[in-house]
Amino acid sequence: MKLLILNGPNLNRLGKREPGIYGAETLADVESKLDKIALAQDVELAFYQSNWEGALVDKIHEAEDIGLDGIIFNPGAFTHYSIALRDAVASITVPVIEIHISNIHSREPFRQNSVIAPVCIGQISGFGTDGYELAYQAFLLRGKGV
Ligand code: CA2
Repeated sequence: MKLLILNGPNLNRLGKREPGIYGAETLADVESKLDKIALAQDVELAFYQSNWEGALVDKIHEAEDIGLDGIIFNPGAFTHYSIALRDAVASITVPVIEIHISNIHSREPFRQNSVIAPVCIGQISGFGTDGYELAYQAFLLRGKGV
């Protein structure tokens, strides 16, 4: 199984500010934790973070072209308004799980809606950086036909 862990704007700043909302781990910490888990399970992970909407669109298209099995996607603030990212997810057959570190549904009204979630297979929100691992486990369970 090959999965892409895709992160949007400002997630490269994780662990550097606002630990009360987003925790103390850096994105590199999150990625190396996932890599260790995947190594033991014959799962190949690729990681990509960008602050640019178009770069994220290109990466989503590429996932389809190279035949990945799934994308774990934290679109950051693009979650709430990027129709381009929604259309990119809708344009591929690769399943996408949207994840958020914070519980977007209990935050400011402008964060409570995701324009991308309706074209994803599911959303995980509010479990801190563990959300990435929960999404990973969800893909493993799907792979087993659960
Ligand atoms: O909860 C999440 O994972 C978010 O996707 C994080 C985004 C936010 O815009 C979404 O509404 C919810 C923010 C990305 C990280 O922003 C930082 C801000 C300060 C310090 C570190 C990261």
